[in-house]
Amino acid sequence: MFRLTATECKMRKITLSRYLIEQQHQGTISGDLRLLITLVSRAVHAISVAVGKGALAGVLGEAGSDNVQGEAQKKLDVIANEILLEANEWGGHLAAMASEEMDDPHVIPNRYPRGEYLLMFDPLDGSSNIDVNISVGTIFSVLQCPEGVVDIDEKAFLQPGTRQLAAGYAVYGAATLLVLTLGNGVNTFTLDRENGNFVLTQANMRIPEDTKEFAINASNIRWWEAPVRRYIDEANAGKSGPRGKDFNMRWVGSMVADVHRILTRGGVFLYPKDTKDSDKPGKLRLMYEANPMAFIVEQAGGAASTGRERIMEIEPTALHQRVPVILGSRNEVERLVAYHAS
Ligand code: P6P
Repeated sequence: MFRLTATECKMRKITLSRYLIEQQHQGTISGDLRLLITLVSRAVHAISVAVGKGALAGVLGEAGSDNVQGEAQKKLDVIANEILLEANEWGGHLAAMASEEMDDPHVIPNRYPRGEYLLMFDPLDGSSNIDVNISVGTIFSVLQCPEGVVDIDEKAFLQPGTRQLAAGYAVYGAATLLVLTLGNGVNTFTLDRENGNFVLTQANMRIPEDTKEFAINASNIRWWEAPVRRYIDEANAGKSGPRGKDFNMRWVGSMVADVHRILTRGGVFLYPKDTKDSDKPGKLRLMYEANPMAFIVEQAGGAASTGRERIMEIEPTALHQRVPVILGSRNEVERLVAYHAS
């Protein structure tokens, strides 16, 4: 297992490139998967520059189009999507890509070599926060393309989260961070804006099993199911209540920002099934939000559930399907699962 103290990380100045080469030498990843992660990191750098310019580059505001979810696209949603497509389609490592911003998968054009991996992403998660300068992010997930598939369509992507080969997210905040798992732990790299390198700054991250902090959009309280309502009421009852301790609440409105806080200091994130819209079993998308975040959280010792089943064991039925999400500190997620079962 890759274990370094923060001091050693700083001293060794391990860049993402060096980390990936070492992982390839250790047999954790292939050369093409190393190329994939490298190209995604370059796209993340380019998105970080675009997000950082904000109004100065005329990239704020609506794009004047809707995505497959029927949500108005922000200019930066479209820009980030284009950056990821252009960064990856020529490399010969991918068979196809799928995105929150595209109805159908983008199959690698015949003019480029085709590879064995499938890349899915939410190019700019939390984009409703861009115009108010709150952290947004990029989430991505990597699968193997099934053998022998020639005419790739969304069915090739419909694999459970346990089949992910890698997953990560970028947070475009005060610093631009790239958080990555290759299935052997979770590491955070910070973008050095002076030279464009991503430098290892938190190695082998672990989520504390207990917490006093929950993240949920409390304005939905009237639509929550009983187990969620019970959990939040007990937390709000504080020291004199059944939990015997006071809780704090945070809700950024950008999943990447909430998940990164939880990865760093613990917590539980809930976007649960609610009765607001019976057609929507949850708000967040399985393939390119819930699954990659679940992979990262589990790799850091946390848990990720719909409340009724492990997110990474869901057999997908549609590329843009939504699922309830409860993830973070293991003991809190297990408590919520127990409440759903009782
Ligand atoms: P609400 C952003 O649109 C997003 O998909 C997640 O990043 C975020 O956690 C959630 O939706 C916020 O949803 O309903 O609070 O605006």
